[in-house]
Amino acid sequence: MIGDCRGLPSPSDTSFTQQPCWLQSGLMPLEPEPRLDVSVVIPCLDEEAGVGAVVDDAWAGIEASGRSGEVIVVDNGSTDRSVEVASAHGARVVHEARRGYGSAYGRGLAEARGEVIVMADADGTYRLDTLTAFLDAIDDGADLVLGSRFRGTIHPGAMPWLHRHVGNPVLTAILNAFFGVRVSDAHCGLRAIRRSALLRLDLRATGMEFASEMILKAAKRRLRIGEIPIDYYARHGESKLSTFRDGWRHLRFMLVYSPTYLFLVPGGFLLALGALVLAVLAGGPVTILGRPWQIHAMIAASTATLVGAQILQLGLFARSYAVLYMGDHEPVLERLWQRVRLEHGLLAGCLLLLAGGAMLVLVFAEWAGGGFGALRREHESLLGLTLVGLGVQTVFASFFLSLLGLRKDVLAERASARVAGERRELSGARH
Ligand SMILES: Nc1nc2c(ncn2[C@@H]2O[C@H](COP(=O)(O)OP(=O)(O)O)[C@@H](O)[C@H]2O)c(=O)[nH]1
Ligand SMILES: [Mg+2]
Repeated sequence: MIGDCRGLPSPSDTSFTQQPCWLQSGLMPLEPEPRLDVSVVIPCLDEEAGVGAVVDDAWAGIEASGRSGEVIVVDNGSTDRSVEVASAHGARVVHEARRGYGSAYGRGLAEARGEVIVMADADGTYRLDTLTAFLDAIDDGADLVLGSRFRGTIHPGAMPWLHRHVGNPVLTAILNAFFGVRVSDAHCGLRAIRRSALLRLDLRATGMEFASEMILKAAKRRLRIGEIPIDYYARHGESKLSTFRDGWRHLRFMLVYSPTYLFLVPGGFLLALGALVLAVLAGGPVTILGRPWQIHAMIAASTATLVGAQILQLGLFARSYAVLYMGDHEPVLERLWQRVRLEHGLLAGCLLLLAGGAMLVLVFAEWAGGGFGALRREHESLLGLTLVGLGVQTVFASFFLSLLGLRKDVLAERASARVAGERRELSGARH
């Protein structure tokens, strides 16, 4: 028996748990040694109409594959006869106290004893006669194999128009773009994963975004992802998917895991545009495209510059945090962390402050020289103020980064572990 999360405090309303369920209970996610070839794990919430046939189908699939296996149904609070039906059809039913699709999988995967884990819905939408194909793909070297409904056949009534033509394709395209994968159906519920790969994923999502989490973390860990075209049938019973709420949860999850797109792209764009316009207007109004551009354009540019720099800083904080505290790997940032020191940041901030301050002093001197009369130096003043703002931001951001960097030692440890690993590989190759 592995961990039991029942009796834990109920989770807050967030799509992340601080720790996976098995860590909260202080137990390992999976037994170290698999005892079966395959576990079919089926999350089930009020699916009495479909779950019996799905369990039968799973057993038939296991038998046809000629491997040893088990069928696990994960319930969390079904109010219909799902649990009775699943048990009657020979599934091992396990319970998870926390609500949600991801939470159910957290429990089911922790209970699985198979070398390969196959995941499927309890609603009759997927047929498990494809199980052997999934296992073969794993045998051929894939770590994660996804079913693809879009490369297979979507039967009439199986997928609403909005999901088929907007939700699934758009969210899949975003996942591909953000994480450098090329999958055709990121939300397919029929998949298989190698046990050793699962152990590396550290899955935490509690809701439907669990489906995206598996793929994006597999991509980050450079696991091999395969795809198999499948048939998708109309479901029995009511869908548990809420189109907009779950769509947003997928998007939110992808953004949070992709600081490049969340912070660096918009921040970099605003900063570059703002700085360009500031530079062009620094000396006073200019005429472009036949119209004069004056102080208002420069005010907008100043705001864009400061806001852009702020967003970039947040991105840098987020990436640094992920690298230093969450075990993410990012070679460029890791090298930067080893070369750039607090003093470099302070120096850059002070130079910006000095440049901006010097401009403001010149403007003030001119004003004072004219007996504090009328002054028309808005452009120069705004440029000076913007530089001062950037300088102050840079100084304090540097201090904050050095606070994050208190755990910089992990990078050195990681680097020496890498070197030791490479040496071992080399000596292994020589023998
Ligand atoms: N245990 C459990 N199962 C869930 C939960 N939400 C969804 N499921 C199951 O997960 C599977 C996928 O949900 P479904 O409504 O079919 O979503 P869809 O396939 O994306 O349309 C089904 O077998 C559901 O019964 C949940 O909160 N707890
Ligand atoms: Mg379904």
